[in-house]
Amino acid sequence: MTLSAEPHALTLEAFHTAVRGEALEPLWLQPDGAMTAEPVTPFCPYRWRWRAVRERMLQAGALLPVGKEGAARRVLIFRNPGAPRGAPTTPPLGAAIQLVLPGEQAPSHRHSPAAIRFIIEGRDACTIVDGEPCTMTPGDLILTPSWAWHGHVNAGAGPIFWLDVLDVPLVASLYQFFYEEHPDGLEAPRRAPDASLARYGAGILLPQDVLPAHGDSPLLRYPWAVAEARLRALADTPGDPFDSVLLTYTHPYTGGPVMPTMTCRIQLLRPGERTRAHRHTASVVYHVVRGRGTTIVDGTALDWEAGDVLALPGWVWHEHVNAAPDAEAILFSVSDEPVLRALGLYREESRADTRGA
Ligand code: GTQ
Ligand code: FE2
Repeated sequence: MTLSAEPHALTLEAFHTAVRGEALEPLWLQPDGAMTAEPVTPFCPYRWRWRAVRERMLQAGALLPVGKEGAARRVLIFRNPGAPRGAPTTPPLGAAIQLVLPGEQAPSHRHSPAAIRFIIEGRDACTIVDGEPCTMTPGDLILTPSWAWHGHVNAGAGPIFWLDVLDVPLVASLYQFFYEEHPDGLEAPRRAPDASLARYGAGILLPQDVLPAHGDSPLLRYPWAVAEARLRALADTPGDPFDSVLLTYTHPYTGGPVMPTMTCRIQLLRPGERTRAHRHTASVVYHVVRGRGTTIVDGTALDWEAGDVLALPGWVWHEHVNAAPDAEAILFSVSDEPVLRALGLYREESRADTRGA
């Protein structure tokens, strides 16, 4: 078909064939329903049991060395079983468990995807982030912002396990991967241990620093002791209707999320507490820090206990139940909410909002 062809000589079918050969697609041929009324996703709500994952990680520890002679990282990714093979945990987030055995060093590298780490078990280990050794003790949150050097060292006597959450799928969807290995293997410390905690950790009084504009928190370690003390201080307040006593880890200068792509939270569910159901477009990865309970997701109960990991895709109804009469439950979570807010795509509704709508 040439451009000089008489229009009336052209059938619609021939036109379709012709334009498709010219890297053009008629929108009217797209299947009905490509533009759905609400988000539709193959990703499903899912729970991974800590007991089983921990056992698998110890097997990986026995089979696979880490460091110069082995793998760069000993990591099992939480793959969402609802999505096609190779899918991450939620559409924009990849969660994983990482294990470093005593005496091991995982070499330093940096990449455009950002990571957060939440320590599950072990001590006397550190992650060196841009030259700052960040101490890893259970319940600590450690940030590895985009393009920050990071390597892991376990100088302790036992294994250290932590939860990784990265924005790899988001960065991949935009074709924005950059990656570099450190020329020295493990980057040598260039700052005092937990230097950023000493400088920025007091929160309400901060140095007059000029920060880069990228939006990453300059505070790299949020210690468990602080998170637990803040939850305790607010444990008898009414809390959030959907999440009970809910705290967001914040960038000390902006009060916003710790990184542009991920926000981290910690929440406490009191004995016998049941929250109201809501749904939001942000997807969430939960890690159970303490206690046991149930999250009811679109009517299906996912029960959980300490160490378990839950993935919730966006726009699913969910409510949390701590049925224990005498024990608190604590959930750590990471979500892509800052991305959706920045793009004007964040929506949230409660059951009451939708009544009669
Ligand atoms: O520890 O540097 O789970 O680069 C995935 C990619 C952890 C890490 C992951 C990584 C790391
Ligand atoms: Fe990494």
